[in-house]
Amino acid sequence: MTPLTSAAAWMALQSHVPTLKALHLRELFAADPRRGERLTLEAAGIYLDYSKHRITDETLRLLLALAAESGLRERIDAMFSGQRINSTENRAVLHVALRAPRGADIRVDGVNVVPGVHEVLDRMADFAQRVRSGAWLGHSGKRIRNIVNIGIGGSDLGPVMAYEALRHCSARDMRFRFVSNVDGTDFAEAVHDLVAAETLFIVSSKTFTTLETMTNAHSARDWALAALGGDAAAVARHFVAVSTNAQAVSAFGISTDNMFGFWDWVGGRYSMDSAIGLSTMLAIGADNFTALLGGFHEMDEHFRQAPFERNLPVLMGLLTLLYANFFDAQTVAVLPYEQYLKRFPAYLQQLTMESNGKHVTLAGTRVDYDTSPVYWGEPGTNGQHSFYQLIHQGTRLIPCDFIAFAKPLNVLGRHHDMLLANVFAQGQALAFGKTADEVRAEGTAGTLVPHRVFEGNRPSSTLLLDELTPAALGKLVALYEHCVFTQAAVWRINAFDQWGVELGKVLAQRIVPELESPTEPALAHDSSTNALIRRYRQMKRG
Ligand code: G6Q
Repeated sequence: MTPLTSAAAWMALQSHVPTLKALHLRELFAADPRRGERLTLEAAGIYLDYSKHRITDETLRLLLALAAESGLRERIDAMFSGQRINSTENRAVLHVALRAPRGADIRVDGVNVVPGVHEVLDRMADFAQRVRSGAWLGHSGKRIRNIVNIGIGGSDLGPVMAYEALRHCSARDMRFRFVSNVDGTDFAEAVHDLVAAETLFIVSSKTFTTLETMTNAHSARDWALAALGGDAAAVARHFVAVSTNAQAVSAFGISTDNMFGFWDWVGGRYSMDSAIGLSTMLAIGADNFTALLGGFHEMDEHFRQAPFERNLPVLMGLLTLLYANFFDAQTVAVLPYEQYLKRFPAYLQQLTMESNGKHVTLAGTRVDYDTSPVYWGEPGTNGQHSFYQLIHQGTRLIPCDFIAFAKPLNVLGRHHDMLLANVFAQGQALAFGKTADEVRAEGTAGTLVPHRVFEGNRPSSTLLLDELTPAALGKLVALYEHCVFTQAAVWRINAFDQWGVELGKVLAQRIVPELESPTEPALAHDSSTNALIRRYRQMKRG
């Protein structure tokens, strides 16, 4: 197989990029008065303006050729048809089956997985209805008012993000908390004002062996039993599990009747729409959860069917790749102008970087090009008064994704027009900047001019949606999932494993007994780790 960097489309892009770098967005817009209408795409209820990217029609043609040459179409078909594309773990990758409608047929090893998905969804809906209506009672007969999800990584970031995003349609008479960190503060703060008799814990762990989650789950059981008179039978009314490991769930003391399952073909960071979304369903109700899944599915179908030049995730994925590989951009800023999406950038960090933070190809050879950029961001307008300075006038190129909604969820005077005016203004300022002549024309004195110049030519996408409904959230998440997929296909990497998190976990397990040992342990680490362990042991003795 030809190495990626010698592939025809890659090399064509390489020769094309110097011309591109010499062009300013001001010139591109001047040359085509309709550019702002032409370089847009509307699909699945999302309007994407990609006109403020440093591209010409030729760039787009070459990027699309790169996608085609990379076998993206075949990779998409392989995923949707249940092939084991997660080759290093020998697993199918079928998060798309989690949102397939009843009656769809998606097979893994000849077996249709969709009926099983809906069976779990139905059980979740029944359970959520019982808890929300007060039919499910705690051990002492009290109604459940508090839900605490215990999980980490993929078993936490999706649930937290979705709860925050859809808080506006959540049961306001219930409290939702999320515990992930093994730092005891996380658990202590989550429960400090909760009454155990009214609290239900969801232990969310695909493997049910994760150190942080199991440590927190045991502390939660101790906390609940201490408050509920020590009767172990209370666990059954105050703990449910979301897992693929029935044996470990039973061993913890949770009846498998109160366990909601999923499958090895659901990766952690792709699992917020599986039973891992139980806390989401408890918060927003089964109907809203169904709408969320509907949004995911609409984007899945768009990704599967739309020609690449009209395909939102494909275009966005390729544009990001253009900057990462040909402009040496190190990061991407995701800037939602919607306060409810405050955890969306954090969620995307795992989705993008755990998926595509890889240094070898599917064939195991070291890549000689960059893979995932660093994703980061904060909601606007807050970021404008902080790190946007660097995006506008710093020395690094930072492509931005602006996300905005036409309808506010909390109508408050002129707030929403101000919010939207800001997001449009930022894209405009980044693209067009302010020249020295313009600065001078405003009456700025000579030495100050360079400080007030905005070079512009800084690229951004603007995503405009109608309103942050459950369906809209599903579409947005699926959009980024498939962006990641597109990039991985071009980079020839496996977006679905995460061996990079293993080493630290193993080393930590080795260090725990050395920290806890009553006698001075014989240490055989490097001199830095040995010294840190000794210092910590000394410090904790006081
Ligand atoms: C996600 C990763 C990882 C995982 C957590 C939690 O894709 O695999 O973030 O979700 O390590 O794992 P468990 O759900 O097994 O506890």
